Amino acid sequence: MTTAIRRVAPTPDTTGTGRFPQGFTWGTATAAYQIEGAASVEGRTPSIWDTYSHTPGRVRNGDTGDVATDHYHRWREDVAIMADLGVSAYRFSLSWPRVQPTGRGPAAQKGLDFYRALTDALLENGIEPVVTLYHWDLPQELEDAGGWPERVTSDHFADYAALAARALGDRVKTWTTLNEPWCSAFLGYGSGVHAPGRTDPVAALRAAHHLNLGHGKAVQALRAELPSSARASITLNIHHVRPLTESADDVDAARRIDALANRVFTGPILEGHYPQDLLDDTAHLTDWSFLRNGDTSTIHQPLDFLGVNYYTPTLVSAATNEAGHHSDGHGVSDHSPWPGADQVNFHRPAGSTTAMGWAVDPSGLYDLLLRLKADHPAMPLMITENGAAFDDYVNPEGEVTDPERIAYLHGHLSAVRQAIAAGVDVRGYFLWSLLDNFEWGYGYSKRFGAVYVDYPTGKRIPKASARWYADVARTGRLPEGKNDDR
Ligand code: IFM
Repeated sequence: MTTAIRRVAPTPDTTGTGRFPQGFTWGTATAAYQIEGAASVEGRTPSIWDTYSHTPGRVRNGDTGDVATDHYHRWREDVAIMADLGVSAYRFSLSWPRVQPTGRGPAAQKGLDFYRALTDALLENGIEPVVTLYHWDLPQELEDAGGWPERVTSDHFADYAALAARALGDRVKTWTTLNEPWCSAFLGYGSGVHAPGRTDPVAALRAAHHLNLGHGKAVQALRAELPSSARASITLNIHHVRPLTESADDVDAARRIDALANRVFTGPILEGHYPQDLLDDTAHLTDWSFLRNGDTSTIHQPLDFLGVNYYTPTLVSAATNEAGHHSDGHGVSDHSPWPGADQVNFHRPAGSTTAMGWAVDPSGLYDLLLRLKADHPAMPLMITENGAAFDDYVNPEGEVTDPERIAYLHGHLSAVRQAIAAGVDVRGYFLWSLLDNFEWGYGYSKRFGAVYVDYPTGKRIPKASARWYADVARTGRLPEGKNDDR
């Protein structure tokens, strides 16, 4: 049973200095389309993000992932940077159209060779490879055949999972099926601010279900191919949804958004059923006949941990105007990513914000972790993404100093440590991101990296935050006092 939205604890202090547990994973994270470039080499076919970014007006400044950070050619340098930072794990995604062009049929040997070489280099440097199978780059041919709103895509995804496991299972022990399926379904097919850019609320709900189904089938495929010691997981961008006031209407608005953002995934994946209130809230849009007998037990596979991505809390109220506005920090569209929740307003929480306009609020992460423990006490958690974009620049000394990012990381890591002290089983933390990269609809205008990338030359410059994070990873503790993090 999932708990209702509630406030669990006061804001955690951000100066905590206690040690993280022994064996805690300290990682950095990236995703294929955001860093690799080399979009049309060695048999790689276009993904929906190639098509979308090449469509005028979709991505800021007309940016595309054609070259990105050129990681496909500079990966040795990137592994060396991670080794120098001393991180213990690297979370990256496979480009589906690079390893299985067109999303069906045989593997592309060159694509697999790239990931084999990368994982070998990571292992040689004592860095654990953590593979995500799908970070949003659906082969365009599968979208042309209907994409995630069609059931058959979940079968193709399971075949691709098996292929990847056969190729890399001797090297990779930790696997994640999907990254943030909420974005794939609701931004990709609902508001259209992500690829493939469709704006159909029913397609978004169908996509959510088929992503869930694809996850379940992919876990089955991974288990069939991999040794029993392998670990399987999914990463969700669980929204920490807060009502603006305690009024019944605002609390109900928060419940609706929680159902569409979170429980549409945690329900079937972790509990084996869709929440009834979600089905009721969307009944005027669809009868959910795409949900077939047996689907929820396929989706409900045992997992080794749940990946949690957190950046900022979500603050909502019941709309007082005709139709609610949904400027929720996920891009601008006339179409809502929240099917059946038109009467909800989104608010920017008070306080400082990042370059994305997202509020900096570590208490949201603390509360979220406590809630996950209450709802799913036996499920280990991994923070698979956390970080912030700021307007970084290279100073005349050739350095990038980013005290706001250090403060952000300090606050959020302190929240994690305090959640652990309160009994939450958090196994690790992956900083988003290793490198500045292609931030989807925002192109290269937002810099999330611990390492600055000079895009014209590809030059990498570790920021002050990278050194700070390396120290935390090495010592397993946060520096003392507020001023020590500057
Ligand atoms: O860059 C993205 C990433 O691809 C998925 N999670 C959120 C990040 C920042 O927006």
